[in-house]
This record gives sequence, C-alpha cells and structure tokens, in this order.
Amino acid sequence: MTKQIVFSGIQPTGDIHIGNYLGALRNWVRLQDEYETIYCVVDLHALTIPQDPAAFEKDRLEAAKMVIAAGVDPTTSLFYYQSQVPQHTELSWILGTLTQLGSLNRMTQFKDKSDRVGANLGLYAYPVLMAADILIHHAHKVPVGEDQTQHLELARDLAERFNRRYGDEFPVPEGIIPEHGARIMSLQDPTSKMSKSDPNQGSRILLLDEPDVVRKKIGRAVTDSGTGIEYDWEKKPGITNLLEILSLFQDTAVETLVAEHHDKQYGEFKQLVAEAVVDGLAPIRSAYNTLEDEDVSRLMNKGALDARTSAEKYQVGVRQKVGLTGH
Ligand code: AQP
Repeated sequence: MTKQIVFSGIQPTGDIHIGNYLGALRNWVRLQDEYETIYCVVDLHALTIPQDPAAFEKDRLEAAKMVIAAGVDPTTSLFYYQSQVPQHTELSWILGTLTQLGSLNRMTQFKDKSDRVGANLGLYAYPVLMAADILIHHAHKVPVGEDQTQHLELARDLAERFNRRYGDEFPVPEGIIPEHGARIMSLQDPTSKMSKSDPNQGSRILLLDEPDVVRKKIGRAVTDSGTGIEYDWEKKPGITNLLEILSLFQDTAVETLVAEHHDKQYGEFKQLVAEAVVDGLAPIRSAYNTLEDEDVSRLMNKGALDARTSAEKYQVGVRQKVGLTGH
C-alpha cells in the first residue's frame, strides 16, 4: 500500500525552542515511520520579516542542523530549503489568483506581525505560499502547532477551490495538531505563546541551551498565586504550562503527574521540570555537535534536487489544468 504524504516546514527566523519542538518537530520525527515525510526550511517565508543577508545564510543552515539533530533523517525524509524548489512559488502565484482578500484579512498572524514589523505583500500572502508548500507535494497530513490552524484552513479551502474550478488535483490536507504541546506558552507570560521573536530570552528554552541555562530559565518562570500543582489554564497558567512541558518530556499523562506532585512547593516542582527538560534535550545537543556544516549543506542540496523532481511531477498536471502547457 502506498504511504500517505506528510508535509511541514519551519522558518529559519532564530533559535528553535521547545515550543517548536513539542508542537511540531517531535511529531515530524515520529511520523517518519508511518508516512512518506517531506520537511522544509521555509526560508522564503522568513524573508517576510527583515533579515540581514549574512546572518540569514547562517540561520538557514542552523535551522537545517537543528531539524536533523532533533531526529529528522534526511535519508528517510525529503528535507530541503524551500527557496531551492521554484515550483513552490509558481504554485503560490496560481493559488493566489483563487484567494479571496477577505480570508487573508482575517489572518491573525498577519495582524500580529504587521503591527510589529510593518505590512508587506509577502507577509500578507504568507498563508498562500504555505498552502502551495503543502499542495505542491499532494500532502495528506500537516503536523503543526495550534498557531497554524488558520493557515491550514486556507490550504484546505484552496485545494477545494482549485479542484472545483479546474478538476480534481489536490488531496484536501488535514492537520496533525497534538492534543498536548500544540501551544507551549512563554515562561515569562504564560498567557502568550512561546515565540522565537519574543525579545525576552527568558521566555523560551532553546534546544541548544546548556543545562544550567535551562535550570535558570525554569527557576525564573512566572508561576501563579496560591499553592498546589494543578492543571488549570484559567487559574494556574504558569504551573499548567510547566506540567504540560514535564508531561511531554517524560511521556507521562498530566493526570498522573498532578496526582504525584500535587502537594509539592513550586520551587521543588520547577527543579523536577528542569531536570526532565535537561534530559530530554541532551540527545539533541549531542547529535547537533556531531553535525558538520558541509555535510548538512550537501544533504540539503541533494534534498532540493529530489524535491524539484517530485514537485515538477505534480506541477505539470497543474499547468495542464490551468492552461499553461506552452503550446
Ligand atoms: N509555542 C509553540 N507551541 C507549540 N508549537 C509551536 N510552534 C511555534 N511556536 C509554538 C510550531 O512550530 C512550528 C514551526 O514554527 P515556525 O518557525 O514556522 O513559525 P512560528 O510559528 O512563527 O514560530 P515562532 O517560534 O512563534 O516564531 P515567531 O516568533 O517568528 O512567530 C510550527 O508548526 C508552529 O506551529
């Protein structure tokens, strides 16, 4: 039986944190056994916010290394830089012609980011390019964090619109959004999501943070008034976020953890969480240290070559349906 196709991407916009890992990357790795997996460093998306070119080159490579260190195997998964596969942008243009401005106007990420960095056409069209990333490979499943659900809805809508107008081409992709970990919150403000662009470094734990840095950041995490280790996003968002993190790193149900640690002091509980995170990140840090830049670049070039071949196979069908065959 042919395997279903999984696609997802990550932006090279800064150091990857445990939110990216628990919400998305960890699932990318797990899905490699069951699906045909295709993963991408979405560097064109990252250009929607201003980038310094020299630093950006390094950030792209760093993102690729981190994804591999986290467990994506480029000999099993197709893994490449988005900019090296021009079929993504060609399909994005075609899908753009089917996109209602009203649906882009409703995108909350555009509103947030344009307030911060100013509006540009790329930022506005970001979800259309993401739809193209997914559809160009005829992906069935898309493992992402909760912040991507609105974008994913547009990808589904565009697949359906295209199929209705031009005839069946794309599977309508479904999200794989984990029940736990889909929205890891900032350690400094547990009511907003952990984010690469938060100016407060203490808000997030990076996959490469040294053990003492992890301990310090968790030790300083904002907790809630009162006592008791309880899972309650309304009343105890700080402790609930830490419970979620502990549960995912220890592979233990939240209910079991609450029963076990209910009467602990916050300080003692934070130490437990810190050690679980340190242990969970250790294999990633050591895998990262074995990776050579040249080897990773070579793998990414090979990935791009394979991705171009596979994307072109489908894009031919799209061009035929739209009337762009070059006769
Ligand atoms: N806090 C989070 N909890 C769970 N999942 C998360 N993701 C991001 N933040 C969290 C998921 O990580 C994947 C890759 O994210 P991205 O790099 O493509 O973009 P992002 O969502 O913009 O990531 P950041 O860290 O929040 O960056 P900025 O600060 O630029 O906005 C996605 O699947 C995402 O859902």
